Amino acid sequence: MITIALSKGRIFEETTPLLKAAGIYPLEDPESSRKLILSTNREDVRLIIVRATDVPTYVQYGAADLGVAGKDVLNEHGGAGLYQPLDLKIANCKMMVAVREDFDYFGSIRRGARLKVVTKYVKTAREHFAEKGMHVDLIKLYGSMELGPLVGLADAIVDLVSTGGTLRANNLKAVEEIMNISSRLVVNQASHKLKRILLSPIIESFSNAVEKKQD
Ligand code: PRT
Ligand code: MG
Repeated sequence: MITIALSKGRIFEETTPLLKAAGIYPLEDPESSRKLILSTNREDVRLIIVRATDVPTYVQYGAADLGVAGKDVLNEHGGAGLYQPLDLKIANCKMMVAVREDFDYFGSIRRGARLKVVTKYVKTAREHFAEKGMHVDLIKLYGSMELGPLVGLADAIVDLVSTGGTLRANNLKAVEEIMNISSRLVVNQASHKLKRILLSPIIESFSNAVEKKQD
């Protein structure tokens, strides 16, 4: 049996065509079903639906053989026990630093001000500011980071931006790009060896489908 861990929403939607290319069709839609284990057309392949941030954990401990997770999530997790053979080039966005429209970010840096930053991505943010030699106070949030600078919790946020619509709607502006984000295929290291015969064709099909999409 092969177990594939996916999160609902954009990751599931953008992984579906890749699964299709590998001949795997989910028999239920996670958006409408409350089931957490979904069967597929293949008796030896099932999907489990988990929170995006939990995908690496399920795969690390072998509860899932494969998973799809954003680089943002993988950076925070650290990648222990995971083999990452493939950038799937889906769920693309950028990790950015953003501040209120009226906030002088670069002026504050020049003055050596100690900024307060809210983020869900504490490790990535810490590494970014350390690399720049900036001293910041990081405050961990679990969502709606955009609110932080609006209510005086922080001077800046570190968050993902795709269209920029959320920043604009909240009178924030992006001031620094930290990295490009896309989702990766992650494989349990033991499964990769022990279930090679079952996994290789799936990984191969994903790889071909990703390449074909680039053309
Ligand atoms: O929603 P939940 O709390 O369960 O978890 P999650 O937010 O981690 O999951 P999900 O499904 O929203 O995101 C899964 C993955 O998609 C992330 O780990 C990223 O790798 C990737 N991704 C791509 C994004 C975005 N684009 C994105 N725009 N994840 C989140 N966003 C959010 C962003 O945090 C911000 O709040 O969308 C908002 C900004 O979008 P724009 O279009 O307004 O700029
Ligand atoms: Mg979300």
